[in-house]
Amino acid sequence: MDYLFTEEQKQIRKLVRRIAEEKVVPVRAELDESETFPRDIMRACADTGLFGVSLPEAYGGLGGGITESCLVVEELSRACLGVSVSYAASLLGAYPILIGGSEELKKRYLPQLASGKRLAAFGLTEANAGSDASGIRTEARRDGNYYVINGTKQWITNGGEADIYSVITITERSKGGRGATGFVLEKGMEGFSFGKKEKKLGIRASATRELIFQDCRVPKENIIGREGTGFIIAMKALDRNRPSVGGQAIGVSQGALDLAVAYAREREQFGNKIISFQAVQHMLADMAIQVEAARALVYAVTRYIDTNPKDFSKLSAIAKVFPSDAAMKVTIDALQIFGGYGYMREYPVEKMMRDAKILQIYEGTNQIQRNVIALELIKEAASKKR
Ligand code: COS
Repeated sequence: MDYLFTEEQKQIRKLVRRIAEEKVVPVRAELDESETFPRDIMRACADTGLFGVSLPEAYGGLGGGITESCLVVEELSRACLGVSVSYAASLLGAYPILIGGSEELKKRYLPQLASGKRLAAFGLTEANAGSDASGIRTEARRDGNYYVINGTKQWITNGGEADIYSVITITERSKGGRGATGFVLEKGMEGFSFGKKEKKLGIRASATRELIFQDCRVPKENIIGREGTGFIIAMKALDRNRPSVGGQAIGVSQGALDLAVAYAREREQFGNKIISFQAVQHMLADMAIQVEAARALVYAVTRYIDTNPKDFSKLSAIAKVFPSDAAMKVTIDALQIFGGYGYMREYPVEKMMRDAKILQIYEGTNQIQRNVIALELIKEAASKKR
């Protein structure tokens, strides 16, 4: 099903599929094994304009919406989730600037990010502030024309590899989330360093590091929006990006399903190809149902968001939860169809299963997403009553 994509969107999908097949599939096992950041693949994405697909033309982008970036993410994820998240994390890092930045900040940073010459990252999470995002402790204190930042961000995707960081700090502790403020920081600023590269279960091609700020002085012009708006800007950035986690999920699910079908057509047991067994057919059918339902959901939601509605938190959460839960199930079942071979690292399905797990955790756990959805349901019901 082609989901009535425009010619331009189909061209994007075709281009990314080619990059994925030619540049990602041949190296994905090696990138995973050696935990190597996919710099060359990011360069190929940059050279073909893919970092700009969902950024406005006024800032050097191609003017598309999140439907376009989701297409990129889906196709890259079909080959390797570690690669696709490296791409997607740069967009997430751009969103706070796009959503809340001054015109000057947008002009300074977005064209560099749209060209892919420089990568971005988003710094919100801390050791003691994951789901409870308003509990962050990294502090920014005004000092003349500068803010002085102290604290540590944890598990930051693209940490150390990106050049531009949208970081959420606290400027007024007594106000909690209402005292949070975002800043753009650049790699190389004095007092800004990185922790060691984390060793992960999956998405091992991606880089995950701490961001460490020790009296890091940032010019006041690098503030994103105004003091006190950081939490809401972060929430809006996540709302915008969560369907892209859905896109990652449909990509990895489709990749696993394709491999499972191909394997089941080849593998013989009891004198027959295993695809002739109804038990296997039903597993494949259930996988296909999940993948297609997730895809229909994700692109319905991205199209809606691309019409610039006011509030889409609930839909965005739904477009993250369903596909990511589905991806976990689909990749586990794909491995099951491969049997003992699936458990071996020579075959790509065990990597897909390891990779898929993070989709239920990052950018807001699926439990937190269910809270968001339920709270919206309660609000909607209350407003209908009035
Ligand atoms: N868009 C706009 N505003 C939002 C918002 C959203 N999606 N979500 C919350 N807000 C606003 C609220 O309206 C509230 O505003 P007021 O102070 O004017 O009332 C303010 O932000 C605080 O909201 P709330 O009280 O709901 O905040 P909580 O501290 O209870 O946290 C959750 C809410 C749990 C939803 C939030 O902390 C969250 O999303 N956690 C997950 C974080 C995450 O995704 N981490 C991954 C990091 S990147 S890998």
